[in-house]
Amino acid sequence: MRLSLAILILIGTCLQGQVLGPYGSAAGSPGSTAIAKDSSIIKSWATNCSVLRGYWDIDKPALDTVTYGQAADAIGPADGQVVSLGDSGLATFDLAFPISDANGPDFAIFENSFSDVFLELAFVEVSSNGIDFVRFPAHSLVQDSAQTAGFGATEPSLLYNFAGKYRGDFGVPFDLAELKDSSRVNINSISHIRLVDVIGAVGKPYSSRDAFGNVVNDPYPTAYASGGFDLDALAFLHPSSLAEKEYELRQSKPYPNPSAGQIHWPKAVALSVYSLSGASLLAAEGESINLSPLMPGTYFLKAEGLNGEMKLELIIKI
Ligand SMILES: [Ca+2]
Ligand SMILES: [Ca+2]
Repeated sequence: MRLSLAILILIGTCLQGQVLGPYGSAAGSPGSTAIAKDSSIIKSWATNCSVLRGYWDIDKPALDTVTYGQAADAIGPADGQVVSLGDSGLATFDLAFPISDANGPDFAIFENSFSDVFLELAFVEVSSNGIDFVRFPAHSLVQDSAQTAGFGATEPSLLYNFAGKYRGDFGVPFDLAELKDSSRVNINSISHIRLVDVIGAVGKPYSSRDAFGNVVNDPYPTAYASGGFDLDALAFLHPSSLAEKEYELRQSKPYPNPSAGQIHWPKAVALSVYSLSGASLLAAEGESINLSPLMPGTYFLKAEGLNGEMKLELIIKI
């Protein structure tokens, strides 16, 4: 009896074909890093997204690109409405204001998988200028000898830093601190977040590879209008006040400039005026400073904010 039970359990394990890995396990199980869409850790949601669609099947470009959903489906709270990326498709969030690294994970990505093991994956990248993107170091321990079929199963604990490793309504967290050593991105001023669909095909020239060079095996082919990663939402996990304040300061402009009297710089905490050679001439708290003690000429005006500073050329006319 015991032996039969053991055999049944073994058969069950083999049928499932999944060995547990070292990374976060399925949502709701011990050791999971999944973030529920109604968790209090979520502070806000993305407000815009643009999508560059990928193919139904990258091996058959004549089938054209996927069409399911629209970019607006990735905006706002996770709701199960998605935009499909297709093989190698891209989705880019141009953030309303930059985010910075804070304690623990900083944002989370939601896909719409209907189960813990039907996992369509995407790489996640961030940028401080919208041009140079740095990818979170992803790791896949999924075997790459047998292609995961279109609706095949993948064990989430074998995956790290892939969007889509948890079922719908549960986000995958990402921590900017993991990119602190990158010279191509400032983790305290992230302006863009981008997803790149994993092409799950194994043994192909266009196979996707993780940060260690492993081929990433995910369901392939998914040759239908909703193929590839299905993006539901992007959640921010920290209050954005400091980054928002710096952004507001950078977006504001001093006025009037040129000026001979008061000059105002909205959102500034303090203002100071320097000569072109760097000598400090005037300083004042707040958003305004009186320039009347200065002779006509060209100076520098520096504004300090709650989370940064800016410097501009200032012209004083008679
Ligand atoms: Ca962080
Ligand atoms: Ca959505």
